[in-house]
Amino acid sequence: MAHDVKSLLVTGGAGFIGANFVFHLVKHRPGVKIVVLDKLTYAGNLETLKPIEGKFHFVRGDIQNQELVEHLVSEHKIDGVINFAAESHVDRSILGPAIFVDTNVRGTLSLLEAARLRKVPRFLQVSTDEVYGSLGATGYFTEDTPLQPNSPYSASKASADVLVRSYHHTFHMDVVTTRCSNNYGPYQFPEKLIPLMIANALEDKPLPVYGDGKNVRDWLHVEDHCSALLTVLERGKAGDVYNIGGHNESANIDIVKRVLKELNKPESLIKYVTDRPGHDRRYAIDAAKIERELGWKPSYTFETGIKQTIAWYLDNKGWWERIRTGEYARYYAQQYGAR
Ligand code: NAD
Ligand code: TDX
Repeated sequence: MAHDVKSLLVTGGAGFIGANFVFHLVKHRPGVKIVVLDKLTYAGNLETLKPIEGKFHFVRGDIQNQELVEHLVSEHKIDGVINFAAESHVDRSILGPAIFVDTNVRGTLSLLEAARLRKVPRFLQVSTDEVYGSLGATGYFTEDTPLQPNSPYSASKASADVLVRSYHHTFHMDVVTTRCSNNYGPYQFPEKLIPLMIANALEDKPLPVYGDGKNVRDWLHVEDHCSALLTVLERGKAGDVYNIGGHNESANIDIVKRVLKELNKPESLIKYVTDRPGHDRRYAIDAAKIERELGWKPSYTFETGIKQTIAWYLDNKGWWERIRTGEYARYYAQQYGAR
C-alpha cells in the first residue's frame, strides 16, 4: 500500500542525515508538513537548516519525552514518524555507552509508545548495517543476516530494531526498518572518518588511521540514502526491513589517500594509531531487495560524490570550523591525545 504522508515527524532532523532528509523532502514533497524534533546534542546544529527556515516546524526536545511526542502528534496531526535521533558515533559509545541505551533504546521505545497510543499510521526506524556485525573477506549482509552487533553503539541500534519488530508483531503497528551502510556528504559531523580527514588535511594536522587501515566500509552518498528512505517510507511493506547500500566498498586507507590526493596534500600526514577496540573488519550491503521490490537505485558514483563532498567542505569552512572548538576539542583530545 502506498503511504501518502501529509504531516511527518522527523526526529534528529538537525543532525547529518536527518537534515539532508529534510532538504530532500522540501525539494521533492513540498506539500508535506514537516515537524523536526531534536534535542540539539553536540551533533545537532540548527544552522544547518537555516537555508530552509520557515519551511518546517522546529521543536527542541528529547525523544525520550513521550508526553511531548504524543502532544506533537496530536497538535500537528502527524501521520508518519521517521526516527533519525540517535547517538551515532562508535568511538563515543566506547568512551561512554549509557547515553546510547538512553537515546537509542529508551528513546525509540518512547516514540513507539507515542505512535501506538496515538495511532500513527506509519513509523520508519532508521537503522544501520552495523547491527549485523562484521564480515570476513567475502559475503554480504542481507536482511536475513543474524544480528550480531559488536559495539555498544551497534548493540543499542540492534536493540531498537528488535523493539520495532516486536511492535509490528504484537500490536500490528505499521513499521518499516532500514539498514544503511556508511554515509558521506555535506553536513557530516567532523568526528566521522571522511569529514575528519578532510578537515585535518586542510589544517595540515595528522590523519589518524586506526590499526592497519585495511578495515572496509561500504560508502553511500547521503542524498542516495535520503531518496531510499523516502521510497521506503512511502512504499515499503509494513513489518519489513530494507538494506540500503551503493556497492562501493573501500579500505579506510584508500579513502584517506583519496582525500589527500583531491586536496593536493602529502601522504606523510597519515598517522597509523592504536586500533579501535572491537573494530569491525568489513561491512558490505546486499541492497537487492530495495532495488528489486521498490525500484530504488543510487544516483551518485563515489567518484562524483567524494568530489562534491570535498568541494562542500572547502566552501563551508565556517560550518565545521565553529564545531571544531569547544566540546569537540575536548573530545578530540580524549579520543586521540594518547594514541
Ligand atoms: P548525527 O549524530 O549526525 O545526528 C543525530 C541527531 O539526533 C542530532 O541532531 C542530535 O541532536 C539528535 N539527537 C540525539 N539524541 C537525541 C534525543 N535524545 N532526542 C532528540 N534528538 C536527539 O547522526 P547521523 O549520522 O545523522 O545518523 C542519523 C541516524 O542514521 C542514526 O539513527 C544512525 O544510527 C543512522 N545511520 C547513520 C549512518 C551514518 O553513516 N552516519 C549510517 C546508517 C545509519
Ligand atoms: O579517526 C578515525 N580513524 C579511522 O581509521 C575514525 C573516526 C575512523 N576510522 C575508521 C573506523 C572505521 O573503520 O574509519 C572507519 C569509519 O569510521 P566512522 O566514520 O567512525 O564510521 P563507522 O564506525 O563505520 O560507523 C558509521 O557507519 C555506520 C556511522 O558513524 C554510524 O552511525 C553508522 O551506523
